[in-house]
Amino acid sequence: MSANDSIVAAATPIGESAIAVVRVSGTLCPKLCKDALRVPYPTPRRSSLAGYRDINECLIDDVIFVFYEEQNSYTGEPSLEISSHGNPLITKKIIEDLVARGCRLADPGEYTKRAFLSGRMDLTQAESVATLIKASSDRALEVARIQLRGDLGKKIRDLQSRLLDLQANLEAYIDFPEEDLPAEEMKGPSSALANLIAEVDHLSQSAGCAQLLEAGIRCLIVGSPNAGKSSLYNLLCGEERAIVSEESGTTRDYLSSRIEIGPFMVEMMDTAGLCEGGSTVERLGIERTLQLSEEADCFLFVLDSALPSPDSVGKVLAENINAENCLILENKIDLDDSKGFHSFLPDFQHLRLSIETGEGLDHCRTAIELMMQKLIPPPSEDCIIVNARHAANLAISGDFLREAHRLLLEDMSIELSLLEITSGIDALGEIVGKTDNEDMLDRLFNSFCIGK
Ligand SMILES: Nc1nc2c(ncn2[C@@H]2O[C@H](COP(=O)(O)OP(=O)(O)OP(=O)(O)O)[C@@H](O)[C@H]2O)c(=O)[nH]1
Ligand SMILES: [Mg+2]
Repeated sequence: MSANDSIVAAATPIGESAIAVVRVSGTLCPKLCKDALRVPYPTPRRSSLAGYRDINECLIDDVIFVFYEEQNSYTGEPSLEISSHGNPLITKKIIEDLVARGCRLADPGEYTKRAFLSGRMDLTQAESVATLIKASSDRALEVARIQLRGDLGKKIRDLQSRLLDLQANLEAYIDFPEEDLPAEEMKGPSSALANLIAEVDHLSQSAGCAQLLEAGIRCLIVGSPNAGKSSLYNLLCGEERAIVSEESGTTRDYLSSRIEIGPFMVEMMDTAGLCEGGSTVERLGIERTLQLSEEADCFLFVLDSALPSPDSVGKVLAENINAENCLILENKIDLDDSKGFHSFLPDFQHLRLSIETGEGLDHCRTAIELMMQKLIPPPSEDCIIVNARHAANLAISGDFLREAHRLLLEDMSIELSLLEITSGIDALGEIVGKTDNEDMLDRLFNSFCIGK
């Protein structure tokens, strides 16, 4: 495979559709315009109508095509996008013809890989293209868009340049004999380094958010039997999925649905009510609820406000819920003997509602969204969301920088400290991408779809 060969792939899913787009990137593009489309001098980035003729001069379809010069294309190479009628047979014929004319079928993510290799984008931006395509919620789209804009790359380069400045400062002291080195003089550089370490650590803290954005926030509805958990589940899902009945212990197996709540994708789960005793099947249901609570990201704790307050929440649940990730929903306030449960988990936010009459529901929805907002805050300059690969490199960089800091403060060894800082800078470099790490690049781009 040569880096200069021309590649071809369908850029739209194969199937009947209004239009289908075939994409070509590489040096053959100008010649393809001339030979297959009979337009020897296409106006770049302007759509034109032409007949696509195969290598045997047979008309395949009337198409709209756009030619991009290398300086203004996605890949940084001459490129061509051919939009035909959306018949998979036409797409197949066009691709086969382009292969006959010297193109090669593209590998997954190869267009974006070329964009990265030609310096059109850094690695964080290339990754965000895949994240953007896979995003399943408004917040996931927003995060991917910001990353595509290059905010993370910018932050990483800023950290690298400040570390280089720090190295330059330290080098001024390198010729001092150790015993003559004034400890006072090291205070400035060492506190600058400590600040940089804190920034590197802070940046990696958002890695959990990326996972939540991809998998969805797991929200567990728990509470006493018959409190209205399944009623709430149905309401939030917008359909009558779970059986609701006045009989206590109705739900045993858990149910789960992927739903949107505000800008978030949520895996909402309805579970068996928690109680002492009960039948064998009920006990098995409760065990399952407790297992799920270990994995859940947040909780809606539903209580029947017309019944006495529960005495405790049980050990397992108590370990997994806290005031940040759990809302107490006091349901059935329409009933005459409804009362407040102020002393039950008093530090948690309590909301009073009636699923039956709808009272308090708007408030409840807002509180649920706010709780999720805390799990995945909106991306900002202060909170750039990083993925697991970025976090791993940030951790490596942080370790080198911590060692550099120790060497500087404890051993007063500037030379060794400088070496550790260089390793820290290199680890940051891996985030925005080095072009010589073929293995890593292959792994990363193989997760893309073909044609991207
Ligand atoms: N009065 C009143 N009844 C409600 C309210 N919400 C739910 N119910 C009723 O309470 C009963 C139990 O509701 P479910 O949603 O099945 O309760 P659950 O918590 O899922 O019950 P289990 O699965 O048995 O643990 C049903 O008869 C519901 O119609 C409410 O706000 N007010
Ligand atoms: Mg139920």
